[in-house]
Amino acid sequence: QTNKMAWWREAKFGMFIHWGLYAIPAGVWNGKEIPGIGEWIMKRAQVPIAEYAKLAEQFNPVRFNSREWVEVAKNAGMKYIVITAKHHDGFCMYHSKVSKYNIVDATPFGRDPMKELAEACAEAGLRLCFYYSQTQDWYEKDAVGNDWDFPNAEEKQFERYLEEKVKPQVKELLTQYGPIGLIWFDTPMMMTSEQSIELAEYVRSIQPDCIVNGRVGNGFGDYVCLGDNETPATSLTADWETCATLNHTWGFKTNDHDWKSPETIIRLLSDIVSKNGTYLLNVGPTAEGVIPEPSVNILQEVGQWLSRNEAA
Ligand code: FUL
Repeated sequence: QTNKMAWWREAKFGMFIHWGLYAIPAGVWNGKEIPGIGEWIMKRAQVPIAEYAKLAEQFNPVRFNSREWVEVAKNAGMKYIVITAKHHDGFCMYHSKVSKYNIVDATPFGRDPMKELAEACAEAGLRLCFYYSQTQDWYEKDAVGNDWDFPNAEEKQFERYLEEKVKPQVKELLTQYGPIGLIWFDTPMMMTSEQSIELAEYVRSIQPDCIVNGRVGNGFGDYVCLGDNETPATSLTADWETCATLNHTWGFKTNDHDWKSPETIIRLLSDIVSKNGTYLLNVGPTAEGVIPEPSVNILQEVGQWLSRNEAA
């Protein structure tokens, strides 16, 4: 247990990547600006699955270059990457045999970016980690969150979704891409303690050294995951992490230009690290597969500050 946390405790700083079909509408649906975080657009605009799924036919991020992304992270002083393998919209950003609703089988792009990232991370010495939305899945009748396509709550069998989609997909993620640093679960909501334990143990049974974040629910993760963009007033006794954005969204939004300054990020990083925490800082690449330039610039300045201070 202590051993497997060692790299993460040392790392302190990681790159969060929210990337999915939501990068296409990028905050605007049918010409209307949808308030809130970009990756929630399907829910906020109550887009029917049949309509949202059409985005896949358009998704062709030809400018995606795993080495470039990894370099941005590495130059920022980040030691690992956590990328959305499946967010709440249910679309898989990796090649899944469990669901055809994935980037290889359902888009013209046809490539598996997680394979490419796994290679680039291995080359650069960064750990690859996956975000996986285990409770909310707006593509599935049995999961939580989509009551516009599936209004009949009585028909939902959450347990079936856990057994037939979540576990098999977690297994894919832990067997297709080499060693995975951690699985970042999210919004456990009404998951029971039994379900949280079982999922955490399931991960450990496949890759014993893979860390499970706190949002697996009910306190069964390997570290405490604070609320979005939350930093504590004082250090905590347990291992903890702040996940945060550079602007006001996780998934790319065309109209969010309100970026934090590099100074702010450096101050936050120093504050978090001084309190023994870990900073997981997000970028939201575009539908073309590009990390927005303002993000790249901020991260570059943070990295320069870090290397100046490491040298000193
Ligand atoms: C949340 C999710 O609902 C957001 O979309 C995002 O992934 C954030 C990191 O966690 O609460």
